[in-house]
Amino acid sequence: MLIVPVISAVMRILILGGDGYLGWPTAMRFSDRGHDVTIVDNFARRRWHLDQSTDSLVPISSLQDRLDAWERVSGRRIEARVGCIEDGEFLDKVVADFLPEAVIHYGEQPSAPYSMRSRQTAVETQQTNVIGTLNLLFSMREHVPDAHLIKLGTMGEYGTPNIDIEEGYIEIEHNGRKDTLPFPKLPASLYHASKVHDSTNIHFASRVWGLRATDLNQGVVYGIETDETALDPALATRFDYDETFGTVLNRFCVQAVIGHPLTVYGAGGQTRGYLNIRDTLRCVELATLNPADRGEFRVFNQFTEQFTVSELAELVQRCAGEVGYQVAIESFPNPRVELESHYYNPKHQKLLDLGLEPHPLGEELVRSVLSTIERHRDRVIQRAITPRTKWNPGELEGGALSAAQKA
Ligand code: NAD
Ligand code: USQ
Repeated sequence: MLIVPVISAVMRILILGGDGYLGWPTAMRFSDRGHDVTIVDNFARRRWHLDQSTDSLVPISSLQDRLDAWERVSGRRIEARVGCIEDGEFLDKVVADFLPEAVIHYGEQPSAPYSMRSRQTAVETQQTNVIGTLNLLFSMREHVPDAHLIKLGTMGEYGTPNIDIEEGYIEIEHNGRKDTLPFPKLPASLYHASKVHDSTNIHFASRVWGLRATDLNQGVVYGIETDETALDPALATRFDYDETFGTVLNRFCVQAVIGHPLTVYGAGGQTRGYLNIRDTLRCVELATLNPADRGEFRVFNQFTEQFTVSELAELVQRCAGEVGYQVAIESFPNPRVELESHYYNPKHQKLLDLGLEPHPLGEELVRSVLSTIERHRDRVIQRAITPRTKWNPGELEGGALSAAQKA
């Protein structure tokens, strides 16, 4: 068994899901800083879009073209291996060949609606995510037990409890005894549930096998541009707006440009943590450069600001209005089972303590996203916008939130 030293100035960094919305810009950022980067992807995200006849609004190059363009622009090479993370033999070989000092794991099915569409997509989501991560833990234990796992989790693991949300752990006093335990989870979908299962397995591997890991419980990401994607159109990252893979602010911006009423689900008081894609990259970098200790399972809540859905809709309406779009906001029947008005106060201090300087959401950013969308508005597929995936299609009795949760 090889013990690989951690944190050299230049690190070997393996990025799982490196062809995705966040993974590709992350790969370029580390490569740009001189790190030795290898990415793994199986193109699942591209396939899921093909299956539902949707596509990224911003045209994206094939992985091979991206890698070549990056080499041309930066003079640096990112290596890529195509395969599935849940294929243990494949992953073992990648890890054993490359011997990463850090593994950044983005390579999962990331959509809540996709996970709620059918039994098949729910099973696929949990198989991909939970088994993929479990495989990774075994590969790391076997080949790089000293490497640091940086895993993308999600704020939606916690749900929206009526108490403050801590960063991963909570001190509890029960029947006169005290302990610090994992914060209770109320996942918002079967996708979010897969992240809870991942967290349990990673915590186990840290406690029992002594792996080092950081779970980044990330909020909803918005934005298109990073320093590296802006260098050349061939380096663009994907930008989705469809009901399955588009996140809310990105969707609202596209809707504003094409004259579709902004699709606020239900009352619009749903509050979530949000962050700019630029801050995602910085957070992941900070976690990577400041690794967890052996046996430690750290949890950082990774977002910079919180908003209600209605606040985001009003911001987009205002910014779009300033550049000549008349935008309507409409309350759509909520396809999800979620609280539409609730207490929300998650802590998010640990990444600030490591040096994160957030890019707050402002009108300038929204206007810049609107202007990128304008350039590609002829690519918008209108039918992909209306929400169709219901959390509880049959409206089964007892399937809605409990009275206590609604209160
Ligand atoms: P994405 O779908 O664009 O990226 C994931 C990439 O992983 C894709 O390129 C996909 O092809 C690849 N992949 C999926 N399953 C794979 C497998 N089994 N083997 C190999 N490759 C596989 O998604 P994203 O928005 O970039 O999200 C990246 C990660 O961050 C996900 O884990 C997601 O849950 C998490 N996250 C995203 C957001 C957000 O708002 N985008 C917020 C919080 C957390
Ligand atoms: N929403 C609307 N209208 C829309 C789309 C969404 O009102 O057109 C609402 C949803 O009901 C929800 C909120 O906006 O209350 C956020 O929805 P979203 O689709 O932007 O985000 P979500 O499904 O939570 O998932 C996204 C990413 C996922 C990540 C998660 C972070 O797709 O990968 O894990 O954000 S978090 O929400 O903090 O768990």
